[in-house]
Amino acid sequence: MIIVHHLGVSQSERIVWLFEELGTPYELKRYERDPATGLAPAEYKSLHPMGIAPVITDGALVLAESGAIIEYVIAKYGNGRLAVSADKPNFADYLFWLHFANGTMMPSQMTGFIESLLGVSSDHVVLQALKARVDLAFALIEKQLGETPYFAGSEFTAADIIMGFPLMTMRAFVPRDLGPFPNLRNYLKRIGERPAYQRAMAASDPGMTPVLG
Ligand SMILES: N[C@@H](CCC(=O)N[C@@H](CS)C(=O)NCC(=O)O)C(=O)O
Repeated sequence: MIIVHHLGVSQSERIVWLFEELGTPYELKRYERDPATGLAPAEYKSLHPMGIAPVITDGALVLAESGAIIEYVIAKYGNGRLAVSADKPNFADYLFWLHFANGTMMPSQMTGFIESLLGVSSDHVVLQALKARVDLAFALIEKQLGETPYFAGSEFTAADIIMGFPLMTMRAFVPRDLGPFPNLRNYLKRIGERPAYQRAMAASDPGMTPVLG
């Protein structure tokens, strides 16, 4: 049985959601963050040399990193579901959003988050440019969701799952007014109605209200 090691209110919610969408059996193991530091507890840190969430174990395999876990699970247990194959016209869109989530969106949100955690602000041109990437990202997301109902086209895919964290839970840490983004608001309403998303969030972080609005 695959074990999804979920750290409270973290990117590992993606993997719980993935398993709920696929209907593949899994065991969920929850860990609370260290109340003093907000970081993963020692038990979580011992799972993988990086000590960050998500981590799954599948027999002897210990795998970290959201994108790697998502691709691994889909390839091994998905039977073609939630992915877009290379022969489809929207293959490149699927790849783009699958990688954009952690390659660009999360790092640019993290820049502002770290700045607020440290209580510093700077008009340094590089910092400002990094933070401006979030504005560009939201504009790009709004455009995409005005053209297609899901990130990779007409069907819900793993690109929607990996994009979910920066668009929803991450906004609890880095607030963002969604007023100017009606396509995104409409999309998040539909995501929030998905039974698999609701089951995943209820199991992952029962005390938390999903950040949909
Ligand atoms: N790119 C990594 C990021 C992992 C990451 O930063 N996880 C955070 C939670 S969202 C974490 O484990 N923080 C606790 C810690 O660093 O101890 C992934 O997607 O797997």
